[in-house]
Amino acid sequence: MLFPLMVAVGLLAAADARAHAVLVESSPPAEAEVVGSKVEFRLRYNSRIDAKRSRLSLKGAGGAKTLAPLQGASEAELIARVEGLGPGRYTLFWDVLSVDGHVSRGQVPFITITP
Ligand SMILES: [Cu+2]
Repeated sequence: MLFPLMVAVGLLAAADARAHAVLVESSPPAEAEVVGSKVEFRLRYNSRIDAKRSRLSLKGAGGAKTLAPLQGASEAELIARVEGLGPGRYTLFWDVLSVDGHVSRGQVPFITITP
């Protein structure tokens, strides 16, 4: 369970969901338990996004930090890594710019546990 398979985290049914970036899969999935102190995030959207103008931040008991997202395997995917997380609850907040010029936001809560 170190690297759980991507799991769909939900699709908005609204008509404009096609226009804005909607998160379709994340790794870790929402509410996942991650073993260890390193996490590699992979967020896949339903449309192309501008990685350079998108932001990720991670909040936990120890505070918040900003992560620099990179484009993943496609222009619809963002990746980022973080190391040195203590065990506990965290929330990854994402704020992405879709190629249509609209920003959308969401969050992925997860838990890290010691090996
Ligand atoms: Cu839009």
